[in-house]
Amino acid sequence: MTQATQRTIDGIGGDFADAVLAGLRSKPKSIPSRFFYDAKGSELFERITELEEYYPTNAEIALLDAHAEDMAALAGPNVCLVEFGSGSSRKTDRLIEALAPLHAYVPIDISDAALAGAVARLRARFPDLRVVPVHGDFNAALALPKTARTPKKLGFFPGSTIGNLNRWEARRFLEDCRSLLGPNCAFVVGVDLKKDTGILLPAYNDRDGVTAAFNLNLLDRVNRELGGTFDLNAFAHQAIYNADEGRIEMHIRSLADQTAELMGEPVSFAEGETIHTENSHKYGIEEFQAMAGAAGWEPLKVWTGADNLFSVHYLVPATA
Ligand code: AVJ
Repeated sequence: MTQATQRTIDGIGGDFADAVLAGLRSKPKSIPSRFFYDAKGSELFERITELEEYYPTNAEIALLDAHAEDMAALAGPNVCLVEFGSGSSRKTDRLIEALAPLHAYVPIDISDAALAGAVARLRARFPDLRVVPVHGDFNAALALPKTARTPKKLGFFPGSTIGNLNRWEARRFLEDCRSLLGPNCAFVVGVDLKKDTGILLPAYNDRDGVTAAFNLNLLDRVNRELGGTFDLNAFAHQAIYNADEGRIEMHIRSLADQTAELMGEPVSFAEGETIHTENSHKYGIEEFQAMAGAAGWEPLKVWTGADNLFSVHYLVPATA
C-alpha cells in the first residue's frame, strides 16, 4: 500500500506502553482488548473465525449471504461503505457485490498488516472499486477521508465487535457513528445474541487452544515490544460467562505467585490473580434496538437465522 492512500489516525502505537502499565497497576488488573490485534494477534483471530466452536463468523456470513440483496435494496446505489474494525474484510465481499456500484469503500482497522492485506485482496478482486483505507482505532475515527464526504454513507460494523464495548461505551459509539455518517446514512451492525452457555463457552474455550494463544499473545506482545519478562507457561487462558453483565469475559490467570517486569518496572501477581483482557457482550434483539434507539437510530430491520445464533441490524437515523 502506498503512503498516499494510507491514513493513520491517533490512538495507536505509543499508547500501548502507557495503557499496559496503567492496566497492570490497577486493581483488578486489565489490558484493553484492542491491543490483541498486532500482526500475530490478527492472524490468530482469523484462525478463531475458522474454528468449529466459534459460531459468530459463520452465522453472520450466512446472514449476509442470505440478505445482502435486501440490505442493498434498502441502501440504494452509489453509497460510500464505511467499515469499522474491518480486519481481513473477508465478510465484506458479499455486501460489496450486492451494493455495486459503490462510490467507495473505506475500511478502518487498527492492524496495519490486516488492513494492507485486505486492501491488496480487494483491489485485485474488485479492480473498479475505490478503496480508501484508514489505519487506526475506529473508536478514535472522528473524521472520514474526503472521498467519503459527498454521497450517502452506509456504516458496516460486523462481527459483534460492538460487544467489546461496555453498554455505555456502545451507546456512545453508536451516537458518534450517527454524526460521523452524516444525515443521509444507514448502519448495518452485526450483534451476537444471548444464548445458552453450552454454546457460548466452547466458542471462547476451543479444543485446539487457538483462543488461549490469542489471549496469551498479549503477554507475548508485551515481551516483544515493551521488554517484558512474562513467562507464558506461568499464565493460563480463562473465559467465563458473566450472566449479570450478559457477557463473556476473557482473563489471563497467573498460575503462581510471581513477579514479571516490563520496561524495567516490576509487576507482581498472586497465584490465581487475573488480568481482565476482554469483554464480549451479548444482546437480545429488543435490548440492542433499545440501545440503538437511545443513540439516535431507528431499527428498520433485523435478520436472524433459524438457529438464532446471531443478528444483523439495519439502522437508519431516527426521525424527530
Ligand atoms: C472480534 C471482538 C467480536 O468478542 O467474539 C474471539 C473477539 N475474542 N474470541 C469476540 C474474540 C475471543 C471477538 N470480536
